[in-house]
Amino acid sequence: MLCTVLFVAAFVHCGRVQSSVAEASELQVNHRVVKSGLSDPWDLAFAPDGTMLFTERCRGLSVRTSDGTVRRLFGTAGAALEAGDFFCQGQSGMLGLALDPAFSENRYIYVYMASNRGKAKTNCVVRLTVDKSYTGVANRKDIVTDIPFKQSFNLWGGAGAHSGGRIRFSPFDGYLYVTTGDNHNGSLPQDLSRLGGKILRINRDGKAANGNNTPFGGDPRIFTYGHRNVQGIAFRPGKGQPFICEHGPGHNDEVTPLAAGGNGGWDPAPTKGVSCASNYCGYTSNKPGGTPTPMTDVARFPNALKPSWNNRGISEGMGPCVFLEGPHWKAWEGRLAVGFLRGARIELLQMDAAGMTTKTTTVANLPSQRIRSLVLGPVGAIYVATDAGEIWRLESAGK
Ligand SMILES: [Ca+2]
Repeated sequence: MLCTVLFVAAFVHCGRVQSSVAEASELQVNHRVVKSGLSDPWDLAFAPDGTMLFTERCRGLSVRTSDGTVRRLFGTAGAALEAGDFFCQGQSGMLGLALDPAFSENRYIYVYMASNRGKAKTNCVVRLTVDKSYTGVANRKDIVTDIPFKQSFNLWGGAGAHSGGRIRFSPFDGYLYVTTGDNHNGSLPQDLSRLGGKILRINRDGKAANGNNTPFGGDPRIFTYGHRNVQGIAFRPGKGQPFICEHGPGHNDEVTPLAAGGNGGWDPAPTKGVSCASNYCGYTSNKPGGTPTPMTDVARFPNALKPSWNNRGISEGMGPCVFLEGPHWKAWEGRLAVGFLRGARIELLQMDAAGMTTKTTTVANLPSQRIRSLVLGPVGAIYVATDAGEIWRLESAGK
């Protein structure tokens, strides 16, 4: 029976690899550098009037107005509103950025950032308002203050690792989705009392959304759990189902459609008889004599959320993702664009009606840079932030 279960697990795991074949043709794009010389730009957002806002991990939030002027709005010294509790460390700092669906009326901006305001360092979701001329922000309200932060070095890396950090409003249900990370802490992803290794779903005040279906006794802000370090989330056009893009541990990255209350199947805690450095089996095995801990452990969690795609047995540092929307994308409309850090490329995933990936292709002729953020901007162009400090605009140039 054990062999059967393991065989099924292996088949499911490998089946996704075999079922998604690379296409011969690639998407041709016109590539333009909109901004360069930034310091670790992490995320982007566009206001309805076309104004671009962006975060830099160790500086904070800035705006680039339509005449090209850049102003620092929120963060370290020199910003219009300084945040004395903001800091950057390891992979953490000021990360995700989102604008309220009713931004034109309420002027709400949200950022995901590291804070040392409390006794322990945390990751927070902070809401601000920006004035109509984008000269300053005010009315700071920390709507989530208890997202775990890796406090100190362990045998898998330094403080501030695996913070997740993407925030996006669903255009379908209007709620804010927050992706968090496991902090190299084995017990976090399956612990329903803490917010690490989760997808949160909240309203604009930080309260739990309706219909999260959190398992009994869990924090009601939790929408799904059992995740590793999610830095991408996107909503499928037409259906609105959220898909996450999850940074893997060396043997896999995963794209997964979500359902309320679901378990992503990542559990890096040591099981009985297993010893892992710093009690984190994220890079080794959580089973005696077993293979590396799977991103979706269907042997232990048979009802785990089923991945749409995985990365052929390797990890290339999957980061952001966004669905292509608009007829100008032609044959590529509706595909999920996924960015890679170490892989330094953008891949497009074509899915069937159930959200399972059937084909992949690569965006052609881009500079080889680590892809940190992907958003749809004005007229449906893709805007990209890279770890080389650039923001790109990509438009379809082919059929
Ligand atoms: Ca998973």
